[in-house]
Amino acid sequence: MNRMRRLAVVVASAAMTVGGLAALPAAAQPTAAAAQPGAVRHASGPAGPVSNTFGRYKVIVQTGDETWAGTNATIKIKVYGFAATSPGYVNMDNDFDNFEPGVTDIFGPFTNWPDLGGVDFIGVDKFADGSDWQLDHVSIQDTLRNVQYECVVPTKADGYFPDGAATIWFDCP
Ligand SMILES: [Ca+2]
Ligand SMILES: [Ca+2]
Repeated sequence: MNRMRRLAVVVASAAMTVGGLAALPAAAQPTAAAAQPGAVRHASGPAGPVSNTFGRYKVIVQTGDETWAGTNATIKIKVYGFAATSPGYVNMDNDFDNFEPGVTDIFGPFTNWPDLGGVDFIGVDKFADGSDWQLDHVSIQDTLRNVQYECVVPTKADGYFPDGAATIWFDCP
């Protein structure tokens, strides 16, 4: 904005303050981007990337309720967002005996995941170090934007992981 233009804006603002007559012409109204180029957005709104050095995403895993459905195998999940992915396949483990029949395990919130920009799909990677496993459902929770993405396991067969290693992908519409 050159000096003349800035002066014109100041004059218009003064006129508005004094007379309350007219709004600024649209061209003279600075947009947020123009006012603060490169400014970092904060957690107040859903638009734009948000830095994430704190825990933000949770992964909620529901194991099937059949008596044989549980496993002690290593399970890693990669979350594919529209803007970024989780940092590789992330180990899903906490202090509990995870992936037991009928149990819902909540992992995270994970730190240092990028802003995923909405969840597209996930990859679930079961290692061969445990028995077979029936996955019922996975949810990805964005605790910052208060959104939960439901990853669909269309049928029991789709969520069945055999004794050996297997990776299966699920949509999270
Ligand atoms: Ca287990
Ligand atoms: Ca565990």
